[in-house]
Amino acid sequence: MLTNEQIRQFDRDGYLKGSVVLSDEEVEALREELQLVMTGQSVRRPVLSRNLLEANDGLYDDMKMSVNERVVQIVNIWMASEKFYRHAAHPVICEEIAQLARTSGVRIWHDQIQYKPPVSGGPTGWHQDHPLWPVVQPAELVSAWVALDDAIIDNGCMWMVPGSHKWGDQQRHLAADEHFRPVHKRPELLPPEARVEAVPFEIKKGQVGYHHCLTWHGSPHNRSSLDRRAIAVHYMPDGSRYVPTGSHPMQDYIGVSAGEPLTGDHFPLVYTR
Ligand SMILES: O=C(O)CCC(=O)C(=O)O
Repeated sequence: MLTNEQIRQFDRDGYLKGSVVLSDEEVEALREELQLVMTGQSVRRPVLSRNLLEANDGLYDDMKMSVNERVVQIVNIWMASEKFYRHAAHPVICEEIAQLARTSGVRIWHDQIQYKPPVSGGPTGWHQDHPLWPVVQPAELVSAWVALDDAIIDNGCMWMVPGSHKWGDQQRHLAADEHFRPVHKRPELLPPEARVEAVPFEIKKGQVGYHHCLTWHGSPHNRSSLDRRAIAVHYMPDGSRYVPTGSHPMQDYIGVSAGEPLTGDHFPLVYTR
């Protein structure tokens, strides 16, 4: 359960470090499951498993990358693994998401592994989540990002731009400079008080970090000798609606009509108050 002060902090910054929610044993069990799914040894399959750097979503147009770089992205590992489903339904995380999203019901929109392997781990470009998910409205989703290794500056932890969730949809103007600092290509479109300055969001193994779906975030290369594994679950308030627009890997799993609340077996309700 978050304090009022923590909720105020999230509202101000657009992100928040939570507590350690997984024991070392629980982290180890998820790492083993990840290995099974990543190597195709699980009985059930996730929605997607790919090198994120090969995705054609415009996040990497400004970045120079070598051909060996990889970010292993797995979408909806919860569909392939009961342990990851139980993680997505974690009572502390789901209750805190309900607090941050001001909702009495929480559904899974989808989850996402991002694994940056040692040395060859690539960057995750600066972005806002919601502009990549216009099929879910309104933009009130909150994500819970749990580290399966200590995520530190050296191995490519996420960076956040404080307050950026209040600056609207700026997705198409975001880029990175050569030091992976965020750059806005049309700064005149930002509110006068906007400061485009990123801060590292280091998260300990088993700890949860929350971010709003409009917060600017990204993570640089992992050139260290350390793994950087993490599971993010992107949650939507129950009652969020389906708007058929754009393209998204989860679109094939949506069975409701345009304008209806997004429900169904692939978007389970994991918390009600
Ligand atoms: O794991 C990362 O570095 C990026 C994850 C991300 O973009 C997200 O959880 O929304």
